Amino acid sequence: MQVFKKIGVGLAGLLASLNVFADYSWNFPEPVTPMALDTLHVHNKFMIITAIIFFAVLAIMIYSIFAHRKSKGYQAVADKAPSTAVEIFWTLIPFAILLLIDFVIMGIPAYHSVVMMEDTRDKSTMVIKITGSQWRWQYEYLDGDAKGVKFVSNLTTSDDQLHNKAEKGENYLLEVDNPLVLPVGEKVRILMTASDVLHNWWVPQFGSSRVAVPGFIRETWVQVEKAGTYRGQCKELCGKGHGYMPVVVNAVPMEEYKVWAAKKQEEQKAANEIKEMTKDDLVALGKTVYEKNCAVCHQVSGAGLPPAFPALTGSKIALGPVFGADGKYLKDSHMDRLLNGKGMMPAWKATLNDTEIAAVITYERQALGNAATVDPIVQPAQVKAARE
Ligand code: HEC
Ligand SMILES: [Cu+2]
Repeated sequence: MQVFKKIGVGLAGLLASLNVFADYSWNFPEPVTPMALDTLHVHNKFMIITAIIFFAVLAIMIYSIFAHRKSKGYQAVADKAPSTAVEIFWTLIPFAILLLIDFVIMGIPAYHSVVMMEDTRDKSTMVIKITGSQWRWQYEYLDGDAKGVKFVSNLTTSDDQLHNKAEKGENYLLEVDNPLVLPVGEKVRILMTASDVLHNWWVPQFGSSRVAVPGFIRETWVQVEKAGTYRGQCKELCGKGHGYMPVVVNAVPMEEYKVWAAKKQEEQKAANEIKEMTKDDLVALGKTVYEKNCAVCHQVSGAGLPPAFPALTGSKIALGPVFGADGKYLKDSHMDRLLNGKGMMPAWKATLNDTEIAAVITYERQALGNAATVDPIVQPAQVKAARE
């Protein structure tokens, strides 16, 4: 009885939870690349084949059980085949059938899909580099109209939404400040790598997913056939912020892409210009840079999450001297940590520009409860010099 009660409670629980599936869709999301379409076809074909085999075997089984039941006078036969020849025969036939299905009927389309995924040489018209790092994606256009454009794509879902203090938005955890922009119809070769741990750039509607491995460049490609905004996620468990590094891709017509590329190149040129800045400007810019890039680990307040992530408020390194008497930055100084990282602290020299690094250092020295007196501010020109 106890057991039945438990099963009953379990079933009731299951039924009660069904409304969770209210807008659950059972099929794949609409494929928008040739690769996604091809893999979807493979999936459908295989589903049909396995369903046919399943029902055929089940039907024969049910028939045999029913037709040869005891009440009709059937007797169990000795567990011996009529002859060795028959035994070999009825083993080989199913074996041959499965061989045919696996290697030919299923094998050929599967082989086609896999080759297609790996084939990055054929006719790609542009190359982009995607770098995964804890916990954001960085995109770099290596050629074509947007050559040289490089930016970081950060989650924009607010902290209040994460902590249930605000209504969750429509694209909760699937929204970023700078989406990747791709022209519709172009075959784009993707070089993928990571700066710290394994990540995986995954957009379900593209049908491509590839693990980004630190120290290795791996390849994949996409060719988006339909304009639109596509969303995905990092698909490799990559630490505390794994759920906070979504992928957003805007696929736009070529003309629109060209306009975007030109604008982005201009913006980037302006942002990379080295100019003398006031303390207030540095602190204001530093605050945005900090909250976007650093607060996940060091927290918005600068209190950190010791012992894993040190506090910056009152930190010897955050407050200590940055430059030596010769004007060069000191080892283990604030500049050293920012440019080169250490352990779990990422290196930022490839991600942030001179102005952003100068601003975030100044922000940490003059805000978050700190007020450094030696080297109170750092100028973009000093960061530029420090890189050399
Ligand atoms: C992935 C988590 C992570 C992110 C993101 C991160 N840090 Fe760190 N940071 C660390 C860790 C861990 C250390 C301690 C490194 C060590 O000494 O081993 C550290 C150390 C530091 C230190 C030295 C503090 C001390 O007392 O040791 C500074 C300064 C610093 N980070 C600034 C930044 C800035 C600025 C950013 C954003 C641009 C940033 N960090 C982003 C993890 C992070
Ligand atoms: Cu990741």
